[in-house]
Amino acid sequence: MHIAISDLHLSPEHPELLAGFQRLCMRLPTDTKSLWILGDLFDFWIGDDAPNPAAEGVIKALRPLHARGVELHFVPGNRDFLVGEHFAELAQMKIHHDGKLLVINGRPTWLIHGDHLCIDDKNYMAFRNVVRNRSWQQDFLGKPLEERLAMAHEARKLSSTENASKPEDIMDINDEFTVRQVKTHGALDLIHGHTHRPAFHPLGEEGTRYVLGDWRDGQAVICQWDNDSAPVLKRLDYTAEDASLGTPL
Ligand code: LP5
Ligand code: MN
Repeated sequence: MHIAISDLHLSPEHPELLAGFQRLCMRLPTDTKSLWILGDLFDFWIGDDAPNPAAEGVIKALRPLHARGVELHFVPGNRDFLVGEHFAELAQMKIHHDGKLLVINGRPTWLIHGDHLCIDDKNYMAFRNVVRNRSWQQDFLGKPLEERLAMAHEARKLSSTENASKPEDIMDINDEFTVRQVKTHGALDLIHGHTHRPAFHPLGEEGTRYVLGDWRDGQAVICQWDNDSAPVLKRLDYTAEDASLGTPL
């Protein structure tokens, strides 16, 4: 059994989210083969050298899974694209900067965060081009922590202000571009997060686009599959003490 989650947005202000993540990790069944974290695990990440209480909690929660042979995979999101190999090693996660193509139930399936598909959002695309540039990142990571923190807070503030007045549709994926991208990557189906609009949609002629949900108010939407069974989106109550992995959407 395999699980994909995304958009927890872990932050010191919301310890309940980390508790929910730890609860999920503890309840993953013995036949769990892999856990895919498809971005925005953290509310923001300004470098592996920055103190981050949630990071400690993630490392602790993942350790027993790794110890029992669960593969741990991370695809960076627009909030935590600066997660580096040092943290990945501590968390025993493999980073997939460009997502990952898996064969699920015989169907090539692309797993990504999804932010790069929102091409109608010109402001975001311009921002993304800057911050995803390697030399910009090296320069940013070379700044004092306080400066990086101030820039991240400023960016968060600007983003929230802009999002409040942006037309909803431009903050979603662009359908035509997504179909082209999925085809270019040799996939039929797509599993992604980012938009916080959990649902499954038809994709191209014969594909399906599975959208994971963010973790908020005790609810998340995760994705579960086996090698020989199709992905299923499940609504998870991450505050519940039972061992359920949620109910199908
Ligand atoms: O993140 P969210 O959900 O609010 O909205 C995203 C897009 N915004 C972003 C920006 C991030 O929230 C910023 C925090 C990331 C911290 C990472 C490390 C530190 C980097 C420091 C950068 C200087 O991803 C938003 C989309 C939305 O998803 C839906 O897809 O619409 O995009 C925008 O809002 C575009 C804005 O124009 C970008 C705003 C950030 C501008 C920063 C300018 C520099 C500020 C620092 C100067 C001292
Ligand atoms: Mn995102």
